[in-house]
Amino acid sequence: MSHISPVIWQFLEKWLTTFAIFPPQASAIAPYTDALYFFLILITLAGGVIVTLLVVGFSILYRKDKNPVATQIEGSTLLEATWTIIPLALFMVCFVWGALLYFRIYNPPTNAMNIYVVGKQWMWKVEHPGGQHEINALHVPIGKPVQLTMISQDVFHSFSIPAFRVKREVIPGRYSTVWFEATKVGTYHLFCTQYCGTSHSAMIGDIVVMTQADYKAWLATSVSGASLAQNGERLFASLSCNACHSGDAAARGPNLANLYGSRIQLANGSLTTADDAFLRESILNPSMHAVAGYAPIMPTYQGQISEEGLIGVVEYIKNLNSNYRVQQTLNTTELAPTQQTGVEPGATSGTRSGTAAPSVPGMVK
Ligand code: HEC
Ligand SMILES: [Cu+2]
Repeated sequence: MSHISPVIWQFLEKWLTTFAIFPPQASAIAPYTDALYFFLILITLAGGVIVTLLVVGFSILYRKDKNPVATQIEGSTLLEATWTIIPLALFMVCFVWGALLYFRIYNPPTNAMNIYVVGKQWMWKVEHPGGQHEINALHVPIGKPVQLTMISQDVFHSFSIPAFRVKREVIPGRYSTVWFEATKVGTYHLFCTQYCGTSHSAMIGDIVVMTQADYKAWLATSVSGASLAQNGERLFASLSCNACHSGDAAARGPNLANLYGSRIQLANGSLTTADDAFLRESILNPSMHAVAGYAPIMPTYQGQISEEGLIGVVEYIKNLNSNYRVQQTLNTTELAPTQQTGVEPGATSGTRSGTAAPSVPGMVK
């Protein structure tokens, strides 16, 4: 091994032991992804071995001194059917297996907790609903499905946790999601796997998996300032969204309470579900997502609100189950404080689909 420099050799050794060639299996999906991966390697190896054996075997069996005159073979239906049907069956197994896994990976369970991720040159910013912020780190509890709602503030990035077998593009202008359930306490690598400029290689971080008790303690000690929804509420008021979305019958904009998750009839006749992406798009491109029955008077807020601000407003609307606070914000500017006590909590008009959730003042966190 004299031609390999000791430095490279040391580096290789360190690399092999540190990364153990294969990342640890630390999520619920990891064993399933690996099973498919090893199956693919196995059939590829088997195919390679069969082809090699046939090439070598035929070269020896039918070499020139044994077989000086070539025999012309005019096709064989049986042979052709065999080498068509067997690979087809194998590929169909890979396809169906892969598709089932794909649906599992990209459809988060409904009970997943949501955490927001903003990618930018060159860092990962993580926003927990409770207002905990992290940079190049993500703390998650063990044994709980976690969904990430991700967006880029500039170029394409890709959020990858090899130990969880999870990777998803993080795109400017559109939310993408990924989910996982961590199964092993520990610290794992986070990578950006989409070349995104000079410091792309520095766009890395730690995924810290904690026991549920440790996670609760971490959440409690890491609060810095307001929750996302509180930030959103502040923006909602300062951008005067409540001027049109007051929830009154006479309001110029639709009622936003209990909007999240409901089916929306758009002005162009199509139906859509009010998810995170719809809320974000409705704020930036109101005319493209105009709701049926309303004049398209909502201005665009493109350029007036950052991705992090949008996350706050989206989180606020998601948690808005009555217009009590919206009206209170309005009343604060119109009424003397003594008159406010007359506002009856939950007295909203035009609540969506009759689900007038009994509201508690201050319930919108
Ligand atoms: C000038 C009045 C006006 C203002 C200000 C306004 N909106 Fe709207 N908004 C509307 C109208 C009208 C619609 C329905 C037509 C449409 O979708 O364009 C609407 C639709 C929406 C929808 C979709 C609602 C649904 O039922 O599907 C959301 C979400 C929304 N607005 C959020 C906001 C936010 C957040 C702000 C502040 C940043 C805001 N709006 C400011 C008038 C307004
Ligand atoms: Cu990147």
